[in-house]
Amino acid sequence: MKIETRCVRAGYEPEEATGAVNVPIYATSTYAYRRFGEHRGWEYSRTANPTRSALERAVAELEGGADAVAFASGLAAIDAVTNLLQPGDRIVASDNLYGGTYRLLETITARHGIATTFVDASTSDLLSAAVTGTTRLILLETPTNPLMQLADIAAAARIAHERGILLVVDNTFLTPVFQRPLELGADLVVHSTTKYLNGHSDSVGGIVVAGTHELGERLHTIQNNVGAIMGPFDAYLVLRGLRTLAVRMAAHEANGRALASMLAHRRDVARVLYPGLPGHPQHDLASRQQGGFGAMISFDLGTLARARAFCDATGIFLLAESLGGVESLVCHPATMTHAAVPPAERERLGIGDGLLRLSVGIEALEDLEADLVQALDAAGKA
Ligand code: P1T
Repeated sequence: MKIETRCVRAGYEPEEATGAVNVPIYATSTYAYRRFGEHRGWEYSRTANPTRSALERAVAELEGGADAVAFASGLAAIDAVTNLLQPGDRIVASDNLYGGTYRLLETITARHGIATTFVDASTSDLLSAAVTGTTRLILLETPTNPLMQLADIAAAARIAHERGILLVVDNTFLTPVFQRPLELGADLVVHSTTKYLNGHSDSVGGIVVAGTHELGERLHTIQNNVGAIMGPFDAYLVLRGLRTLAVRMAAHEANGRALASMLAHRRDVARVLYPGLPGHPQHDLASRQQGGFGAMISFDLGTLARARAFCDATGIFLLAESLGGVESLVCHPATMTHAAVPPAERERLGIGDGLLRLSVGIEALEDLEADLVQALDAAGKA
């Protein structure tokens, strides 16, 4: 079945009793036993809840995984993945990651005795060289947030599996509609469901999809022990969001492509980072590895004053953290999503004071384009 069909149908069959075509919100913390020693398959909602389980089945199916585990946030999902490791193990991660993921690895994960080596994962040789005898896991964002660099997932999978270690891919920016890392050899996929999977900016959540039942079981056990579960109301919202994921991604992408090309033609925009542009250094890899280019665009206005003037001038593009909702957002990574990355490291990576990131929504293209043009004109006067 095509992805459009699977998005609508994944994870749920009409319920036996009523035929309800939607998954009920099981607002229950616990479940009555039939009799002593005999439960009905459900014991306590930290362990499992039918609404959450339906979402887990749906996302596992869309990503081509064996199992999935839904968490209270994307960071809780990534933290659970790090709990697969032992003190003394090491992680190799993309050197450009969502700032919160960087902060998690550098603070909590490091404090648990698991150090991370950050590497430019857009070059497979550098990635391979960073893996040492104690590395147990490679964590990639592709494309990265906010610099839109790609990693070759199949090459990274070969590097990981030659050494018997895990490859984890954060697929938040593209979703299974445009990229399915498990099919390219990854072991685990993580998502902030807060973004495109839910799609309406009205819930915070995360999910890990496991390529094998064994990894899935280990993650369910970690979740049951730690407790960072997604609640049933949020699970319902994400399930509802999934139904329109394919059409939303197509609409996001059509707008994203058009706006990236418009920005690339402006003399006042220094660089436009969007893998769909033929000038992107990894455009070929993006065309090969991805089914679409998505709707995240970063571009540089050169100075903080221009970036500020742009953000103050936009009307439809709201200045806010997050991404992947139907509404268009603009973000200034240096002071917002990536403020936790030390200034020298931001400088080295190219997350300068003039860099802006757009999450292009599904509004009418003409309105979005007019909004950007008038904001660029305002920035030009700053
Ligand atoms: O916010 P949370 O649901 O915990 O997800 C964290 C996360 C994980 N991975 C990626 C690629 C992300 O972009 C995020 C969160 N990102 C933002 C809030 C942002 O504005 O970039």
